[in-house]
Amino acid sequence: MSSNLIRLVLQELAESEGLKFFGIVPLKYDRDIMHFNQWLAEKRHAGMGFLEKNKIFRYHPGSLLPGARVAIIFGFPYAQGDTWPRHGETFEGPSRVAQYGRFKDYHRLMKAKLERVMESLNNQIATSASYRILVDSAPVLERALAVQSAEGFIGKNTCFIHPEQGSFFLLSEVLTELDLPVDVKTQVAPDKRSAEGGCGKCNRCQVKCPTGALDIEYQIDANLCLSYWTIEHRGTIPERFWPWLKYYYFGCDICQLVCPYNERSRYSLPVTTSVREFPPLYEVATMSQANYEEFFGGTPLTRAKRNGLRRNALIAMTVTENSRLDEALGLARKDNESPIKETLEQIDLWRGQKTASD
Ligand code: B12
Ligand code: SF4
Ligand code: SF4
Repeated sequence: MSSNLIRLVLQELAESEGLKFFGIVPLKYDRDIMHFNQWLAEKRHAGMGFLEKNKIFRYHPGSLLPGARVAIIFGFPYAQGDTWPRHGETFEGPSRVAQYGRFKDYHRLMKAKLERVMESLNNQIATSASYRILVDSAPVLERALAVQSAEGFIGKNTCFIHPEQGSFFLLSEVLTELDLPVDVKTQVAPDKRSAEGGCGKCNRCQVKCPTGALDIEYQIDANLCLSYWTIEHRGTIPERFWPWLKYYYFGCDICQLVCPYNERSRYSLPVTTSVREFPPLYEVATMSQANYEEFFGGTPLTRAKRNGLRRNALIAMTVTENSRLDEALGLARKDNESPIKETLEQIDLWRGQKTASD
C-alpha cells in the first residue's frame, strides 16, 4: 500500500472513531529536550517531581517499544461550547471544571478506540507489526512529538494548536514497528501567522492569564498556573491564587478560550461521549469517600484526589461568598485531614481580614 493510501486509511479510521489523525512523526525531538531541561533547571515545573523521573523514556520515546520506528499522532476533541466573554461581559456562572475533565473514562475510551484503529490498519496492510498506545500518562513530551506532524504548531500558551480546529483536544500517540513515511513539515515561524498557524503578534493568552504564568512566551511557569494548583498540588493553595477559583475549581481553560484559533471550535466532543454533570460546590466540599467515587470516579478529576477537590471547593465557596459556606465549614471542621485543616485556618484568616476591611 502506498504511503498516501496509508495516511488516508489512518485518517478514515480515526474519523470513524471520532478522533483526529495528525500525522506520522520520527521518535526524536532534540531541541525540545533542551527546552525541557532548561525549564526543569529553572524550577518552572513547581512541585511536579514526576517530570524529573524516567529521563531515558523522555529523551528516547522509542525506548517504550523495542523496535519502534515512528509515532502516529492522534487527537481526542473535547470542546463543549465554552467561550470567553467579550466586550465587557463577565465570565458568569458558578466555579466550574475545565472542559477536559467533564467526561468519564477518557483513558479506557481512547485506548479502546486506538486498539481498533491499529488492528484495522495492520489487517489492511497485512502485517502483525507490534505497537504501543500512549494515552496521556506516558513519560514522553507529547507536544514535542505532535508538533513534528504536518498539522499544528505550539502557541505562546504552550498548547499544540491546529490552525483550523484550535487546541481543545487531548493528544495520544501510537508507537509502531511499521516503517511508515514520516511527515514533511512546513515550518511555522513563531512570529508569523499563516495558513499553517503561528501566533504572530497576538498575545491574548499572555494578557488574559490571570496570574502571569505565560509572561515568557512559549513557556509556562507552573508555579503560577491555576491548573497546577488545583490539580497537581497536594498541600494548601497560596491565597494570592484564590480569587481565580471563582472561575474554575478544577483546571483552567482561560488561555485556550481567549485564543483566536479556538473561536470557531469546530472540533467537539464525539456525540457518543456523555458529558458529566457535577454537583454544586457544597456537595463537593463536604463529600464522603463514597460520594467522591460516585461523583468523580473514572473522570480526570480523580487526579486531584478527594481532599484536593474538597480544598478547591471550600476556597471557591469562600471567594464567591457562597450562602452554604458556614454549613460546609462546620462539617469540614470535624476532620483533621490535610490539606483541609490548613485550608480552614487560611479561610478563617481570609474572612477575618475581609470583615476588618469592610
Ligand atoms: C505537566 C503537564 C501540565 C502542567 C505543565 C503544563 C506545561 N505547559 O508544561 C500543568 C499542570 C500546568 C498542565 C496544565 C494543562 N494541561 Co497538561 N500536561 C502536562 C504533561 C503531563 C507534561 C508536559 C510537559 O512535559 N511540560 C514541560 C514543557 C517544557 O514541555 P512542553 O509543554 O511539551 O513544551 C513545549 C513547548 O512549550 C516548547 N518549549 C518549551 N520551552 C520552550 C522555550 C522556547 C524558547 C521555545 C521557543 C519553546 C519552548 O517545547 C515543547 C514542545 O515543543 C502533558 C502530557 C505529556 N506527557 O506531554 C500534559 C498536556 C500538555 N496537558 C494538556 C492539557 C489539556 C492541559 C490543560 C489544558 C488542562 C486544563 N484545562 O487545566 C492545562 C493547559 C495549561 C497550559 N497552558 O499548558 C494536554 C495538552 C494538549 C494540547 N492540545 O496541547 C497534554 C499534552 C496532555 C494530553 N495528552 O493531551 N499540564
Ligand atoms: S491554564 Fe490558566 S493559569 Fe494556567 S497558564 Fe493558562 S490561563 Fe494561566
Ligand atoms: S492566544 Fe494568541 S498568542 Fe496565545 S496561543 Fe493563541 S494565537 Fe498564540
